[in-house]
Amino acid sequence: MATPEKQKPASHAFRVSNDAGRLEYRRARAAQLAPELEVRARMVLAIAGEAAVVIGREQGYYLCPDGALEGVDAVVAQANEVLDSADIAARKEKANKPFMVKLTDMKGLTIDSAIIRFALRRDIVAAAARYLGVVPILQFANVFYSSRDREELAKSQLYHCDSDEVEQVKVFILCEEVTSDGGPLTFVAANASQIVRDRLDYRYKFRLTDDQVRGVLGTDLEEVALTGPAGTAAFLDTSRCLHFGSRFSDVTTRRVVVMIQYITPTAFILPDDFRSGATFRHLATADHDDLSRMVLGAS
Ligand SMILES: O=C(O)CCC(=O)C(=O)O
Repeated sequence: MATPEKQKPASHAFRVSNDAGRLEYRRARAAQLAPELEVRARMVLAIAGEAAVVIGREQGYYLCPDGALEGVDAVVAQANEVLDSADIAARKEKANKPFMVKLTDMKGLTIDSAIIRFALRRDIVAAAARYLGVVPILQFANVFYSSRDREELAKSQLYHCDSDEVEQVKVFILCEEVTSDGGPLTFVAANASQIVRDRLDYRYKFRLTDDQVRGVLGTDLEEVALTGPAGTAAFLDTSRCLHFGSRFSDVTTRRVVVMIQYITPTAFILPDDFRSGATFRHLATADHDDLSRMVLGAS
């Protein structure tokens, strides 16, 4: 039996539009959510100085070599436990992207899990908040297993900018060594990505070939690949920076990363009452401080 098509939310047309259309939506949402955004912006002033890293607006990313980011070892250890107990074949079978599968059910992550503790850490949240101008919501945290699926590149294996928010911060932590032929996340700085989007009248459902990106930037194209030993990490605005990953020429190679996503209450993927769409809201208790409650979407 054919599955009925999912009803798209009213924001969908803006979500997959071009930069101008998306900004128009964001302005309207920001006006609607003004009191909430104000509180979240005020909190940024209080915590900005504690940021683990400072993500430049022009770059839209920050790279942390192994050892630079304190506490990632606990995240890597949890990811390895998840990996040991995961049924990769079963997950691939059900996955929308068999070349990059989620290894755990996010709802099963507890407040004491190393991944969630890291994602709520003041200095990590501050890094994302300082860049975004508001304390964001933790919307996604998972372990991803990437491997070769088929020869033809598809979906996120091709250059794209994420449509779910106008700007966002994802933190990627390598859980095993990744080399240049091991499917690294590869990206272009935000200012160069903007040039490509403007020139190609980019819509946020497009996937671009390497030739299209090179065709615009020519010899100015600088691709950054997230390679290195376990513990290497990157903060990346995947909405403003063109990126791709999980391209493998070798069937025996795999890539294991933890990905943590922070978005703002204005994101296209959140409903009007953004709290009800916040993935980890159920983890918030009255014992959490204001910052953690905001990040969990409970404020
Ligand atoms: O690392 C990858 O394979 C792609 C990741 C990606 O496109 C994303 O997280 O937005």
